[in-house]
Amino acid sequence: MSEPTVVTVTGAGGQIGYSLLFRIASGQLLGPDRPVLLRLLEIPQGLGAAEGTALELQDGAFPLLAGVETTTEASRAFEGVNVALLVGARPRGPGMERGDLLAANGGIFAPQGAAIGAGAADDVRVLVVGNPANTNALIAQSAAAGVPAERFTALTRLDHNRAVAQLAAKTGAPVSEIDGVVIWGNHSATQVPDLSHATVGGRPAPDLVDEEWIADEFIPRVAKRGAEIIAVRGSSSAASAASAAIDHVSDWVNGTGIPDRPERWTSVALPSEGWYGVPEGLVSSFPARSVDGRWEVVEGLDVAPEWQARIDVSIAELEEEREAVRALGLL
Ligand code: NAX
Repeated sequence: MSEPTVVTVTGAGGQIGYSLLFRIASGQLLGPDRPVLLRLLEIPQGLGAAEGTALELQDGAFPLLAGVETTTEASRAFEGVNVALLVGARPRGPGMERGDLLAANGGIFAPQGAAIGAGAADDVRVLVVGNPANTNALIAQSAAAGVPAERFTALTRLDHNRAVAQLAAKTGAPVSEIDGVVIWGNHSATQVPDLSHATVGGRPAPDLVDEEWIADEFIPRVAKRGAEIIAVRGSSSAASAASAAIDHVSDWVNGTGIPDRPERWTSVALPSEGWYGVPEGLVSSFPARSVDGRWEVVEGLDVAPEWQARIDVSIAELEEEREAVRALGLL
């Protein structure tokens, strides 16, 4: 067997961590021939939960699991890391303003980015799940000296999967027949789930659903699905978020093309190189394919004015977040 791939999960004692770790250990992140060494990073209050999970991982007797280490030290957690899943973040507390939230998360993601810059393997790939995910990714990327910006991504795959599932439910088609959905912008309520390029069994989605459904049901339902899950389940999305994180990294490592759909794309938040007029450096969601282990943004899609107007709102929000973070000295 090959050398184990080092996979670090932060916030490993939390609820997403609990779903994520067992799927990584079973080989669903990287594939059935890739052993993994797991590093679990927690803060002291979460360490017991992470250690308990490590015991359960041992009890899983996973053939691909080369070991599990728990730590509260970022430098240890990211030493030689190949895949970093940054899940742990500071949630918004009562009365907390956005500036307070960004400052608190800056205190987490800047040191973690610096530790990745200092110790990660040359091929490191980073996925930020902890919210506000796009701007946390920007903070970590800015602090990670020497790591190419494109290695820092944020999770909008859950939004993408939610959009695919809603379109499948509406049209009665299996999810496997849906292609071409895009999530643009921020992973927040301003995100834009766009089905103007989507197809269902090869037929254009806009021919199958009406505009009112798109504007009044599809977009708000996807964008506010997190709140719906909290209202029904009593706590925030966990297993679906973990599943989306697995999809994101698995596609990144193994490619998005599948035999009967080589051109298939997904949605990924990554530092803009100016695509679709999004200011350079903003971590925004785009349609992207993974080819030879790298994300390639799908360029040249026609964006109709009504969709562009929605996207502009989300990009303006990302710019405000970047300004706020700059003002805090985090960039
Ligand atoms: P939990 O509160 O269950 O777990 C978070 C864990 O992170 C805790 O165990 C905590 O001790 C740990 N932690 C906090 N600060 C840390 C630090 N500096 N270093 C290491 N660990 C630290 O939250 P959970 O439900 O697991 O959600 C985690 C994050 O994912 C939240 O920020 C949440 O908002 C975000 N989400 C992002 C989604 C996305 O699509 N991008 C969807 C799901 C989820 O809402």
